[in-house]
Amino acid sequence: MTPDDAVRMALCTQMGREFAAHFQYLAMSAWLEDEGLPELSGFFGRQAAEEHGHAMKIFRYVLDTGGPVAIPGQDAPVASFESVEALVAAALAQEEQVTRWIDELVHLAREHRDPATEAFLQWYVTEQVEEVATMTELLQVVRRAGESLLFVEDYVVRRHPAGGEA
Ligand code: OFO
Repeated sequence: MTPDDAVRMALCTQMGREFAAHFQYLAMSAWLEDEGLPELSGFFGRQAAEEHGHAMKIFRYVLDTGGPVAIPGQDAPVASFESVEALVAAALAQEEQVTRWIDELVHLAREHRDPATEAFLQWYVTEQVEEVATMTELLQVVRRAGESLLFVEDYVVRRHPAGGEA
C-alpha cells in the first residue's frame, strides 16, 4: 500500500532529521578528536554512520512504496561545545527528541490507517529505546568521571568497541 501524502511527507521530514542527526554526530566526532579523545570521537563517528543508515532506510521505504522522495534542506550542525558533558547531554536530548518524533509518526500512520508504515516504524521505536539508553549511560559515566576523561575513553573501548554492537 502507498502511504498517503501526509504520511509520506512526514516520513520525508523524519528522513531529513536522521540526516541532520548524522551531520550532528559527525560534528561531535570532529570536536572530540580535536580535544584529544579518539575513542569518544570514534564512538560518535559510528553513531553518525548509524544515523545515515536510518535516513537511508526511510529513503528506501518511501521509494519502495511509490515515492516520490523529498529531501529536506538542513541547518548546519552545532560544531563546538563547552565540555564533553555538554556534548553528551546534547546528544541525549537529540535522541529524546527523535523518540518523540518517531512516536508521533507512529500515531500519524495509525490515524491514516496505514499498517505497512506502522510496521516499518516499529524498528525505529525499538532502536530509539536502545539509543536513549546508550546516551543516558554515557552521560552518567561522563558525569562520574569528572575531569578524568581517560576513564571515559576506557569505558568506550570496553562497552562500545569499534566493530561491535553500538
Ligand atoms: Fe536515528 O536513531 Fe537515534 O536519532
